[in-house]
Formats: sequence, structure tokens, C-alpha cells
Amino acid sequence: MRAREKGLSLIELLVALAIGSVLIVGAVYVYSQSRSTYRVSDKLARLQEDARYALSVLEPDLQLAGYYGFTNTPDDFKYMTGGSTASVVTSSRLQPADAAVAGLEAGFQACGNNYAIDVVATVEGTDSAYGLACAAAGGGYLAGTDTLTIRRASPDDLGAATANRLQLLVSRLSPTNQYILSDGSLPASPALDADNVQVRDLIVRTYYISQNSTGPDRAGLPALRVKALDGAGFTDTQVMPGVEDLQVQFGIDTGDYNNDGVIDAGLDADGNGIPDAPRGIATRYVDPDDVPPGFQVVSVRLWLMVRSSEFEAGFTDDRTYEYAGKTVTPGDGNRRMLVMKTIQLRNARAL
Ligand SMILES: [Ca+2]
Ligand SMILES: [Ca+2]
Ligand SMILES: [Ca+2]
Repeated sequence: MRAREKGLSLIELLVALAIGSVLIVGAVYVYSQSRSTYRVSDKLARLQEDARYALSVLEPDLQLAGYYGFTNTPDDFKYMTGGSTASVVTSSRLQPADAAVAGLEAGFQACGNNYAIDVVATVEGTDSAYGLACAAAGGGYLAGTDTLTIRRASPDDLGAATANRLQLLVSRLSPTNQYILSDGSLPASPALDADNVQVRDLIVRTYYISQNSTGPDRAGLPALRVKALDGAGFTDTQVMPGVEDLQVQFGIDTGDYNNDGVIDAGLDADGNGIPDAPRGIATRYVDPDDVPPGFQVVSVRLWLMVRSSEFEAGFTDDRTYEYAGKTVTPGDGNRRMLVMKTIQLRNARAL
């Protein structure tokens, strides 16, 4: 008699196959889930990096706003031509509402009347408006976004003046001897002296959001751009693609440190509602257009909305974002990240 052959019955084989396939399906499912989780977190990490980069460009620029070499009192500046300290235009006459300053080259006036030399306005902005006379690049300004302008001196002493370049002649020893010039002509006095009398470039930058980013397939993806005073006029550069919104609010010192809505007792001897000796503490945040006359901006609050460059099938951004007095519910297939930062202005004048 032949020994009975050992092996699997058909039933046993089918059961084994069934268990095996359940395990494989499970493993494939877990794998695909972790892959998509990885893809999402990778995308969010990239958005975070973009937002951090954009903030890292804005922050040091803002911290230096109002830095004018040896003075942080921009009222001391006067515009001079031909190296003549005898006939100058004082800073209070260098504002947009004033007549265009004679002698200032057309390239410097391209973005607005006296915009390049309004040194008193160390930080300013526009609320849901572009506001510049020179055209926005990148397909134009994106409606609903804010702009932020800073003015300051370059950090280095240039050692000489250059014609057709907006520059500052700054003096350590005589605080009222501060000049703006654009023709490269320096006065005989005060004479240049590396330690005490220096020439620096005037830096003027306006950050704004454009409708498109530059690069292939980037139409429709907004970008953070900067219009900057450079050489004989203004340049326009993309800072970061994928920035969909820039919102700005300014912190002002109202002298209401006990937060009861009115200026604290004893801080307003002349009764004009403005603290006589502000401490440089932001007690209220207002939209860029709402800074009351006479109040100084002591800090800036920035919001940046960064958007992924790829549309994601099966994803809807149905969150509601509330920031800077806006409420936004995108409802589209783009991932977003909103970042906010408050930056103290180091050169804010404490009177
Ligand atoms: Ca705004
Ligand atoms: Ca008070
Ligand atoms: Ca007062």
C-alpha cells in the first residue's frame, strides 16, 4: 500500500491565499497612507520655509528703518544741490504734498512726487492699495493686499559722492548738518572725514504683492516683490514666489499705558492728545492709512499668507483665516500658511 501523500488540501490552500492577500492589501494601504501623509507634511514644511524666508528678508530691513547714520532724527535732513549749504530745502518740504524738489532727477521722481526723498516717513504703508506712481511688475499689483515702505541709510561709509545717485551726507559732530544730495557735489564744509562725516546711499524700498510670479508656469501665482531705489532710479525684484498676501499694521504709542482708552494723567501737558514724551511702547495697532498725525510708529505687525505652487486634487482649503481685519475663506485646492510677526523699530524716536 502506498503511503498516504501529505500536502495541502484545496480548502487549506484557499484559506492561506485569502489570509495572505488580506495582509498584502493592508500593507499596501498603510504604505500609501504614510506616503500621502509624508507628501502633505513635506508640502507644509516647504510652505513654512518659504514664509520664514520672506520674513527674514523683511525683518532686518524694518529693524533698520529710520537709521540715518549718525542721527535718527530725519527732520534734520536738507536737500542740497551743487554742494551749496546756503540754499537748501528742509525735510518738512520734501513730502508728497510739497512741490517737486528742483534739481532732483526724473528717475527719482518716477514712483511719486518726492517719494524717494521723504526721509521723515521712515516707515509707511498703504491699506488695500498700491499707491505708487511707478507701475507694479509681475502682472500688476494684487488687489486687497497692503504695501510697506521703509527709508534709511546704507550701513557703510562710501568715502565719496556719486552723481545721479541719491545719497546722504551725515555728520556725527553737528547733528543739524545732515544733507540729501543727488548730483555728487559735496560742500567744502563739513569736509569728509571717515570717523565723523560720511557719505551713504539713501535706501528706499516698497514691498508689495504682484499677481504673478516670474518663471515657467508661474502665471496666477502671486509673489512678494520689492521696488527699490538703486543707482539712477528704481528697480523691481521678486523676493519670493507664492506669497499671496502682505498685511501690515502699525503700532503707535498713544500714552495710554493703563489701557483705559484715554491718555494717562500727566503725560499730555499741552493737551493735544499726543503724549509729550512717548516711551516707544505700542499701545494700539492701526491700519497703515490710520496713523493719526503727530503719532509715531514704534512697531510693525506683519502678516504673510504663503500659498503652495501646486494645485492639490482632492484637497480643499475650507479654513477661514482672520487676520489684520480681514476674513478670508479660500475654498480652493491650494495649501496655505499664514504667519504673523511683530517687529520693534529700533530707530523710532523717543522724544
Ligand atoms: Ca490691510
Ligand atoms: Ca490711560
Ligand atoms: Ca501732548
